[in-house]
Amino acid sequence: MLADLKKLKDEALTAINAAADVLNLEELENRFLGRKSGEITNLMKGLKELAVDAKREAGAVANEVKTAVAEALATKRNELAGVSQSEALSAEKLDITQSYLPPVEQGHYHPSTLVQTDLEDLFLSMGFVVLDGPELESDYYNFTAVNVPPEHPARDMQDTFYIKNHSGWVMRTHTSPVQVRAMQKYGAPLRGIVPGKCFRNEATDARHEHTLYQLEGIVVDKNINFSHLKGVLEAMARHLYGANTQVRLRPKFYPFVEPGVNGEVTCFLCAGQGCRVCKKSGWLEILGAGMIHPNVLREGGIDPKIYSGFAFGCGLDRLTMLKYGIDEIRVLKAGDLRFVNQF
Ligand code: FA5
Repeated sequence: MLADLKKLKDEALTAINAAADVLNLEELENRFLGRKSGEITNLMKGLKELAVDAKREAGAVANEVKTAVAEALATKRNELAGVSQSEALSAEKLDITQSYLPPVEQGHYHPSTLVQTDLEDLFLSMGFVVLDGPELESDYYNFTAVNVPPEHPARDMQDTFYIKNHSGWVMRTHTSPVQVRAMQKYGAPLRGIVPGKCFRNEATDARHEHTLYQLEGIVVDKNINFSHLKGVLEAMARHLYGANTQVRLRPKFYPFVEPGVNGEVTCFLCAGQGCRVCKKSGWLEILGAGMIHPNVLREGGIDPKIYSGFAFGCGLDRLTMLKYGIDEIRVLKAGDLRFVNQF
């Protein structure tokens, strides 16, 4: 058997070496190594007839022959394909240091989100909780509960999106409905802020959007007065814009507060000199605020003879514009990467 194996090996290597093309190689592979009737395979089937020692020796030689023929076939195949053996090996090489995932572009926060989370941190540090409320709101919470009953002319102050065929529902026009929701749920004392989206049916311009963000603040406790409100608003403005920032509060009517004010800060563009953005006034309106009306406290289940409170509602988009010197509100939601990638 050993002599037969050697003869077969020589015959196979000579034939493989002389092969003219890949088809020819395939025939040779079948002829010598074919699983059913390859010549080497057939010879190996005869191993089981041999005595144990002879079987061991012949088995080892048969394996060597089989491997040599298989390698000769692979080398010739590469040669016919015009690839040297070392090239073939390096083509098979795996670079295990290569990163598994393709590089991913790193995302980042939108400027409004940066301002919102910055303020959440500030108010959390002052003992406020962060509250949430529905954007599709009932007419009751959006208006009636905050002292704006049906037919009250103050409803016209905020152009409202009413829901077709669902009277009694609106897209909330401000975050103030969460004042009463929070009082009803948590009672007094209470300190909370409500960042969130609001909607108004209004013509847009450089400072007005139909979809806007507000940040509501509410504090209810015993002996709360107007100077607490002023102190919190100044702390917020100076945290955002620096220690020299001025806050101006002027009387303004809001049905849910008494007294009510609107709050302005020095214009970022002209530093108070007067320009196009602040309409030559030197000030930019950023919020409405005041002492919570007794009717609103009562609606929240809180006794106005024991507790008092203040509330404010800032335009978060306006705060963002002031912080980064953006003079056009509509770019905040336009989805233009040239703008958002600057932050
Ligand atoms: C209100 O929405 C009151 N709920 C605020 C309030 C809360 C008053 C608690 C008293 C007590 P006003 O409509 O003024 O108020 O809006 C508040 C702020 O939201 C404005 O100062 C402005 O900064 C911002 N804002 C209002 N309308 C728009 C708009 N269309 N686009 C962008 N920002 C707006």
